[in-house]
Amino acid sequence: LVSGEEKGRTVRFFEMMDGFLKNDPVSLQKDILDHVEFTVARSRFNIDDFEAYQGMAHSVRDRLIERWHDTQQFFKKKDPKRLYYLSLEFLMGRSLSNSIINLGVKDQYMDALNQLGFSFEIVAEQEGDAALGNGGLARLSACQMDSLATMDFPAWGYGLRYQYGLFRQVILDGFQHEQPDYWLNFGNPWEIERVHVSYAVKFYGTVEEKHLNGKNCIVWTPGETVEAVAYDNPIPGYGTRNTINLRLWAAKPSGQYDMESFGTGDYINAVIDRQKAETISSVLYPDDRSYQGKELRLKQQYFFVSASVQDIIRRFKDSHSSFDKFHEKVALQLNDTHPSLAIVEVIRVLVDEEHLSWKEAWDIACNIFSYTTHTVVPEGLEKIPVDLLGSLLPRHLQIIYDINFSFTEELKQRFGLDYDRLSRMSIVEEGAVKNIRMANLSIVVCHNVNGVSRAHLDTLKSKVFKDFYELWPEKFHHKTNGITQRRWVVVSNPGLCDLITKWLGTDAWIREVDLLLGLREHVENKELQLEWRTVRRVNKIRLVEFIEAMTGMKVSPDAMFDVQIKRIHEYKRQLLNILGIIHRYDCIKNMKDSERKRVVPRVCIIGGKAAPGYEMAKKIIKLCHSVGEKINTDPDIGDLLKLIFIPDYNVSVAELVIPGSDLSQHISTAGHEASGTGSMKFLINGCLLLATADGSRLEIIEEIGEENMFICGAKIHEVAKMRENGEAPKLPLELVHVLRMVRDGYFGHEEYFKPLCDSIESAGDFYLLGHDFPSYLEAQAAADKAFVDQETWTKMSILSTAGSGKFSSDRTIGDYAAETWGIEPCRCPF
Ligand code: B1H
Ligand code: IMP
Repeated sequence: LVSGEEKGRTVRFFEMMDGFLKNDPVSLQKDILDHVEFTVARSRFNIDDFEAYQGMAHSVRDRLIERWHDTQQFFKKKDPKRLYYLSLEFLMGRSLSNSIINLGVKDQYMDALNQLGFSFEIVAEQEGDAALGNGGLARLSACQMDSLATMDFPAWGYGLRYQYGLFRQVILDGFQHEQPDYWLNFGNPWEIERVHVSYAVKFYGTVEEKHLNGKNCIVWTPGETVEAVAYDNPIPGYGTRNTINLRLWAAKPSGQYDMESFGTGDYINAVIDRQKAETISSVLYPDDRSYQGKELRLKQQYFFVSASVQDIIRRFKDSHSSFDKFHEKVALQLNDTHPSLAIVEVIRVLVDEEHLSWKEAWDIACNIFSYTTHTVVPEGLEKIPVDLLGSLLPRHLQIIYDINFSFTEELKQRFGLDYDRLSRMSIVEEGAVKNIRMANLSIVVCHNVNGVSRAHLDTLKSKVFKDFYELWPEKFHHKTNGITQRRWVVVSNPGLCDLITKWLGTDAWIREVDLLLGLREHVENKELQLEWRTVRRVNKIRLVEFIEAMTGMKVSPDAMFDVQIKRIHEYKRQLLNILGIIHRYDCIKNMKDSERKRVVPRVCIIGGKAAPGYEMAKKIIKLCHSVGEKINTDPDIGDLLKLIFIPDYNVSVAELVIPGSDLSQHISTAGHEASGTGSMKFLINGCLLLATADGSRLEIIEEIGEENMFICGAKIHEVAKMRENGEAPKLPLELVHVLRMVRDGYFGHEEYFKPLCDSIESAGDFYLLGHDFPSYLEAQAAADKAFVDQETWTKMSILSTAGSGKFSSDRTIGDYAAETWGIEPCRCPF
């Protein structure tokens, strides 16, 4: 608690700071023009849309920096326990709209731009996406940063500043091609380069035990040293002055004098060689879910972890003279095992450099680390070959062996010489290639292991981490994922945002999302229903225009927009969707005119990227295009059915597509989606879900009610049972017929598509498309029926939004703060 006098001083100080930058439209205009003239260095008398964007972004940046300073200074003064969120991926998307909304200056900026003769929408379109991540896991980190800032938590994110984000998807003749995403080409106004915040990160070399100053010490002499330079990205909270930091590290050649390579006299090649250091932070790995044991990937992991740990310890030491309170001031969150070397690095620094005892370092590590897993199958867990780790990080391998030795001793005490169990649980996997199991390491050290939905926790307990659950049941929990309503409604669906605020009589739901429940009271109100439909119609028209711009196709906004946008994976079953579309097409073709009149017109939209080396996923993309080509040009079909593939799906595309969708599909084979967060974005926007009961959807069903969704497919336990029994269910006739059309070349390329058909008909149908096909078609028929009655549909839509509150990342973060991290809000005074 601060004394009255001290509090007074703080308030006066911040009042002064708040007046530093003025936010009225006239000041903003001057600011934008100043930045165009002096920062962008273009004449203020000749500005195009992109320059207007740059000028505006720099002016917003100034305001972010001001609040960032105030927040960091306040945190420093209060010295609360801080959370550090370590993730190799952050999928931030665009920043402009989000920033001005969270700063509370959107209207002023819109006025300022209008007076300068620009449209805010067009200016905002100039910004590219920051796509430093693959999919759900990466967007989750971004949503959680927004919640941490908004809820005033003293938190920082740490990650890697990739020069190439997730590849751009280009479709040529229906096939996916990958293009590099050099997102920094036109500059990045949202980051602050900190040339003076840098750390040396060591690789390779040798480890020796030495006797120094009367003590035995371990000395690691590196073979290579790379410099990590900090780039800070301010993350503004909504309705608060708090602006937290996302610190991303870039690799630069080390400034250290390098006698050896420069000693040879080959100056030019020595310089070129040093420049190679930068490759560490050059490119994001584009495989979501598969681990490859590549050296560069391991270097990336250690590079960002080492810099972050050094930064965290340096900051702690700035205001503490011993490590006694470290665990009371620091919590480190591991977003999956990708940053799990941080555990080893903390122990190494504390023992080798800070000279704490092993026991002290161990206790600290066990107290500060928590781990969230996103994996559902043991094969998905990350492993690092021992040879690779030993050569790149020799000291870390020693520490891991030490941890494993104590751990296996503990196991023997507890379970006796149960060798099967020991070999399953050991951090070191024996075999032809010896591996380090990063999940086992994380579970052994972390005080808390979280799943990302309730169903996911069940899977962890009963399968993936069964042995560990038996040993330490108290460690295992779940925090169901959530999404931020700021980005996914306020920024991307302003029409719906205003409508919700009008009917709730307050905009407080933007910070307290449970207030959305209040919409239930009005669900029968005809006026609300009409306004709801109108807003959704406007969003659909925006989507129609986007589709035309992207694909040249004109679609009718009267049709039902049926959308599946996400990474392409066999388990997510875009193939089931496409086969369902072929079935629908075939049915329509065989209908009499009188029957056709009753068909609900559909626009089916699919979008998503396939990992570059994932052949089956790439075939699914091609199939989608081939089927689309056939259907969309068939004069028999007309507006009754269209199939559109939206290329280069990313966060900005999602912001546009989601508000304009009527129905969205989330149809993973039950038991394969750890959580799923896409469904939550559709839900809060009033789009109905057609879904399997998997991951977080089980909880969505509880909140919304089965009657407001279209559920299909085998349940998780049924899938498990079918697999156990090795049942290969007989394929339904409709599916056999549809597959025959593909095999017979109805859509061309029959050889290329053969493996897709085989995966269902002759390779055991692992993802159970055959089993789920009939119930999938029934759910689709139920959706058609509901859509005909627009009043019923609208009510279901309103109830979807009303019941979506649980799936806000504010709830997730609140739970983590209270149950896992033990942190408290620390609100910077206005
Ligand atoms: C999820 C990943 C993932 N699970 C490895 N696992 C990666 C694994 O680059 N890699 O090596 C990248 C990503 N991502 C997803 O996480 C789950 O599949 C979703 O179900 C879940 O909603 C999401 C967030 O928890
Ligand atoms: P760090 O956490 O010590 O790295 O501090 C983060 C940033 O906050 C620093 O780079 C400073 O810019 C800012 N900061 C922290 N404390 C103060 C302060 O007392 N005065 C001014 N800036 C500060």
